[in-house]
Amino acid sequence: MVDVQNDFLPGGALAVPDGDAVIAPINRLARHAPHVVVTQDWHPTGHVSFASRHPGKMPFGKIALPYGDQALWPDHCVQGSPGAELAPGLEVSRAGLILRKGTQPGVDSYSAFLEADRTARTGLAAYLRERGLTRLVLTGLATDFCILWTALDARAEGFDVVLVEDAVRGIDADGSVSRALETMAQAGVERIHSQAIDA
Ligand code: VGL
Ligand code: ZN
Repeated sequence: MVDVQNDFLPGGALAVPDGDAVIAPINRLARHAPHVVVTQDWHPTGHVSFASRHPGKMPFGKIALPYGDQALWPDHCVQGSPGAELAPGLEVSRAGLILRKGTQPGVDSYSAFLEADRTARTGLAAYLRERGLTRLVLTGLATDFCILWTALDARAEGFDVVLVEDAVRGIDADGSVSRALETMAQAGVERIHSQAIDA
């Protein structure tokens, strides 16, 4: 369950269109999952990905950082804020791990495996391997950012990855969702409908 947090739901600081539609299929899938991992975007105040940190810059623009281009966002998922909380309807009671990412002031992390500097590791790959888990069923927000990067890094780590198409939604800036789906398909990410699991 990737980043199903208030700020990414309708009315939130970085609302994903129709974002709350993922909650029902996710909850149904979670009942069948042998193990549940939840991620939470968890930024300090003044995080480098916030446009407000960069004078003259607007949300949805970008800046160059030492590790590459960084997209700029409205302030979102600030540690301890209501917007950073998991969606109230999300059924997380079976989760074995709640992984917080994007916690370094100067480094973003869309991926649940590897931060945007492509060097700092979250520990998730080792966690999954130590538990003998080989196949990830990806759900949550947003298809074109945190889902995309998490899926690609999972493939690079050798995991099988299944994207549940009705349990994800995207931000979709300039066609980024269709590009993300294409990129994931090329990386060997399988795509299914939740009914295929939740039969
Ligand atoms: C996300 C933009 C900024 C996401 C997180 O969860 O997809 N997108 N931070
Ligand atoms: Zn973020």
